[in-house]
Amino acid sequence: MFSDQRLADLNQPLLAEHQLHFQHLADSPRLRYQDVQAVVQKLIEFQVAIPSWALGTGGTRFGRFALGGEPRTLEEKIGDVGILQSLNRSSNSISLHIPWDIPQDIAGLQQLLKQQGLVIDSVNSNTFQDQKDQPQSYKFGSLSHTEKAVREQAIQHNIDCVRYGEQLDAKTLTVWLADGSNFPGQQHLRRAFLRTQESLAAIYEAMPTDWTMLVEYKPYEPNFYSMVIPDWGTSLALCQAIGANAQVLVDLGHHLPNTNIEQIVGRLRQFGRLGGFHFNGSMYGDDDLTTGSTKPFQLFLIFNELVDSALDQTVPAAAVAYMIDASHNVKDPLEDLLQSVENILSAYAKALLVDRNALNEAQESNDVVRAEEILRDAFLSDVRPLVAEAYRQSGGALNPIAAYRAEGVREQLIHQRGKHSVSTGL
Ligand code: PSV
Ligand code: MN
Repeated sequence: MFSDQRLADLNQPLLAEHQLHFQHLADSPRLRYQDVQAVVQKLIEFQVAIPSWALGTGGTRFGRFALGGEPRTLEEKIGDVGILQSLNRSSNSISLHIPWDIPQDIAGLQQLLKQQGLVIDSVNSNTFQDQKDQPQSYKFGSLSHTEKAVREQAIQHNIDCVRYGEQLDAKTLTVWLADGSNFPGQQHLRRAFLRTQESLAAIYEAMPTDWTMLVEYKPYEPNFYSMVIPDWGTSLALCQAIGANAQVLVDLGHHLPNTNIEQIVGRLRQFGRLGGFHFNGSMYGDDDLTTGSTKPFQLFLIFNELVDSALDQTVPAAAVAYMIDASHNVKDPLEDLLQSVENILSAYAKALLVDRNALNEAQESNDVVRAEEILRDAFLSDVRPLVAEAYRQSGGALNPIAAYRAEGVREQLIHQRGKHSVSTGL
């Protein structure tokens, strides 16, 4: 972790130029609709959870090129997220994946989390892989399986996840199912859905009443003919059948090309069922590129829906969980996560700059060009000084990646943990 003094020293040489840019933006017409400090405050309050499974180098089935210094234990993973949080003050939580992150020393973990100013966000279950010594196999599904014994094992695993989470004060269970089929005729599509609904309802019943269940969807992979929960419609139907605390999770990488994700986001907000996000970038599919690296306009449009719906009295208020879900094949995972958080904050900042009254007027009068120009005006604004100011005011680094490099964090981690340390995850 970076001490306050070290961060102040790292910020010092950047301060004069930052202030110049910030003042320029604060005085510009782009902010004429807003109180600039109110925008900065919203950015300061915005927090994105870091996935425990994205702190090591990822790979493909063709290979993996590790960087070294990967966290070997849950304690070391918390340490890595603590580094990110001390730099950007926008990543104050961590999502766990069971069984990769089974907590052992609860009191020690609680103390460590407190020290680092972190909380556990969500606990993710894993019924997409068979674990050693597991009696039943998930080869043909888990919560949707034809055999009761397999479903019961998968239900119990999810309940165990909730119990682990309770020990660390988490309040959310995230369920992603790999269940589906690879060939036409392999699976009875409606029966698989009904079995899934029944299994999810059993898990929901066992959850404390102040917990939320997030139900993720994905159109393909690992199954390539059908997935039991392929789309937001299926997730929504399941959530509606299960209960008010069951909510849809939108993973940006889980859409077919050209899907209008912002419209899905708007709909789910309208129905009061948007529970959370898994942010990542996606070029071809679930490839987990850095969030905002290839489609920043789409990310902005998603935040535009979030900001707009938050102002709409007719839309149910919601606690949306913002999480990253990515893996990093060629980048230092911590640098990639800093970039992702920054891109997310930038998209949010731009959405906050939209002149909403003018946009509403343009939409109501069907002034297509004006409406589009209003969005473009916000999207094309350089909001980096706003994001940097949020980092600065909350005690972080004006330039988190530069600070990370100047401090030689990766070199230190390699020194402490070794060149060949391996993190659990995919
Ligand atoms: C599946 O592709 C997924 O998006 C789910 O959220 C899993 O829990 C996660 O990735 C595992 O890496
Ligand atoms: Mn995901």
